[in-house]
Amino acid sequence: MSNVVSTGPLPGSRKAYRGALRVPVREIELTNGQVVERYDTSGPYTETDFRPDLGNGLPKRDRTRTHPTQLLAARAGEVTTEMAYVAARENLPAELVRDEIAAGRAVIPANVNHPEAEPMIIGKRFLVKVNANIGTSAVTSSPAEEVEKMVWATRWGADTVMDLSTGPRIHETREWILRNSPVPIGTVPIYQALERVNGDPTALTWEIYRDVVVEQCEQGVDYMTVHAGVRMAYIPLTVGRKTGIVSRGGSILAAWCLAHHQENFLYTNFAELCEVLRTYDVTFSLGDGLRPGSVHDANDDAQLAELRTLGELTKVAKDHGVQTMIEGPGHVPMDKIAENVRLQQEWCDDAPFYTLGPLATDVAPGYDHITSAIGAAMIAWHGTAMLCYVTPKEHLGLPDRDDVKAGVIAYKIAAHAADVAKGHPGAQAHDDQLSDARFEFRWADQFALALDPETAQSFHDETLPAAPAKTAHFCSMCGPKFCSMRISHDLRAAPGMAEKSAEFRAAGNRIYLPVAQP
Ligand code: IRN
Ligand code: FE2
Repeated sequence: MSNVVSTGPLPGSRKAYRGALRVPVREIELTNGQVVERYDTSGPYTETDFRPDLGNGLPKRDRTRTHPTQLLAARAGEVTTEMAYVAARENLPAELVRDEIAAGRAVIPANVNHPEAEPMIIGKRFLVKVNANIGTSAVTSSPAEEVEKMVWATRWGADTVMDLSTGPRIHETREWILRNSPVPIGTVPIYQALERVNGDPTALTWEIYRDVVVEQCEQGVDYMTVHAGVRMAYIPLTVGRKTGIVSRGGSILAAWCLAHHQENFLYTNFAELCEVLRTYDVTFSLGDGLRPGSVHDANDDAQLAELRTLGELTKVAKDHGVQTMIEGPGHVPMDKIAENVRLQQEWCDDAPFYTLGPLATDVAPGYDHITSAIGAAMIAWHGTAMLCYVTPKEHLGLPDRDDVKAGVIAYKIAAHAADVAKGHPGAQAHDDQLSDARFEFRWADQFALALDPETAQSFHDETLPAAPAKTAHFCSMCGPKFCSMRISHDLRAAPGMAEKSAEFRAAGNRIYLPVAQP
């Protein structure tokens, strides 16, 4: 394969590492001398002189452990290296990390066999995380392209990546991604199990599935989607739906249950599956195989029956010491979003919620990164811990590199908007820095602080490419005479302005005085 992936710092930024644990940060040096820091998921790829060696993979960190899983260590009162690392990364106390993990409210997906990854935490007390799905299908893409998509997704801020490869070369693609990934990698093992039986779901067996899981655990997969909540009795509940079963994994297991008239083998063998995952400290992502695929089907009996079962399985997993998060919908209108989080938290013992969007409306194919970022921002604000991105190609085709970036940026917006609304320490500082740069016409700083500096700068360049325009007190939207920010500066500078302002504030800050008091 070619060794070409995207490298080098983002515009206006440089990579740095903090403390003995070498926690990665992105430093942005502003033109006013201020240096600000950002949470950084891009791994060594954004170092100035990093030369990737894709054949050998990234440097490996020490993964010695005293307990099988982070959950068991936390319960024993231990702050592991990974806990200390994520605490430093999020500027929060290590004891908070330990307590949240011990209670099952947060997870650190870190397979002992994935020493290339930088530890990260998923839980509602922490920054809202974003997952990017990549992967080959039978008809398009190669392992090399998927490694580049992984590097590209993390460059723009993806916190985890899921390899949803189907088709040939599944093992090889995953190996390349794992060895080169600075972030945790998730998979859906039922996809590879289906390849083993040549695409015939009725030919699946528990033994085939278990072998695939062990293979992926050995390789270093950090978390796995397991559709164990698709119980046979719930399948008839989907009959009255507009869009039936839209989950790939859900439909495979439903087909198996109906063909054999037997309970889902993931449900009946769940305890044994827990034992396997615990051995490697792989985290469960309990799949939403019956999620709604249209706003019409949102919060229906099938979806909620499955969610109750996921709650029951969460307890089993935790009894085995296995870290667990819960997957959620899908397509949900805005008025039904809060209820999704409330029920999930109540029924699943506050396990971290990880949702796919949800799309707040079904009417915009081609723009589903937007329809879903609306739902994602709302659901994250209500307490969802991780958001699975949706790209503009959703419902239409396999995303390419540009779609991956559009999806990640849309979801970074949703996640950050939720962090601000939740009052996560330090979140609003980013907005304040950008607003200061904007108000002070520090254009270069505005670009560097943007979630997507390249697009911000290129839009400005379209009309005002010359260097002096990068300090000018206006842009081409309003021109020099109509710039409200410039006028505001003039107002502030007007004689007597400070005194007038103080007088106004002392009088109660009211412009329109009430006509009569009720
Ligand atoms: C996330 C929340 N709900 C579903 N997801 C993601 O959808 C999951 O993490 C995985 O990436 C993908 C699984 O899709 P199916 O097999 O359920 O369609
Ligand atoms: Fe959909």
